[in-house]
Amino acid sequence: MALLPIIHYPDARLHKIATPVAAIDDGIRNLARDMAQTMYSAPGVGLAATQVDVNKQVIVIDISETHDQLLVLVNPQILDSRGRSDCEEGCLSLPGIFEKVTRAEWVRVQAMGLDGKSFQLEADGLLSVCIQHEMDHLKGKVFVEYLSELKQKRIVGKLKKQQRRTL
Ligand code: K1U
Ligand code: ZN
Repeated sequence: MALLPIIHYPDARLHKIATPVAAIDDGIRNLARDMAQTMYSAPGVGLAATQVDVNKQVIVIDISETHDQLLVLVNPQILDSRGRSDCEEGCLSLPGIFEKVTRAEWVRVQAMGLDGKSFQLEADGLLSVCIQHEMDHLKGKVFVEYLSELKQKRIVGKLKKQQRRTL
């Protein structure tokens, strides 16, 4: 098992578009295991492969307090969505930044599991938000890019100040 370094915003690698996984093999199983360990240790409730500089469509999510409800979604696709809702979001690539984003309230998602089988999942609440947030990472989009240019500039300034303090 390994903890993977998480890329911090602004970094051009967060804008890469992830490629679909052709087949589940030991490489993908090990990646999902290391991503889960990295997410739990951060701590966070989700992580996309893009955030650990792997250009593959893999996300891990666990919104449980007990850390025993791990979801691994390979090649996720949104089949249907309903409603709109505002939710405060955070991101392990932007430590300390929390902002409200409007997203679909309910989603139906199709993905491949680590057993290589396709499955569908319906989600609302935090799980729905988290799935949409992580799928955006796979498309190279970071949640603050839904905000105004001015807000984005202020956030980048705050993050750069934070990074200087930790160097
Ligand atoms: O960086 C990421 O993509 C993970 C992100 C997922 C997320 C959280 C909230 C709304 C949308 C997406 C996080 O996990 S940020 C950290 C966080 O929210 C959290 C940390 C510890 C306990 C509970 C939540
Ligand atoms: Zn994120």
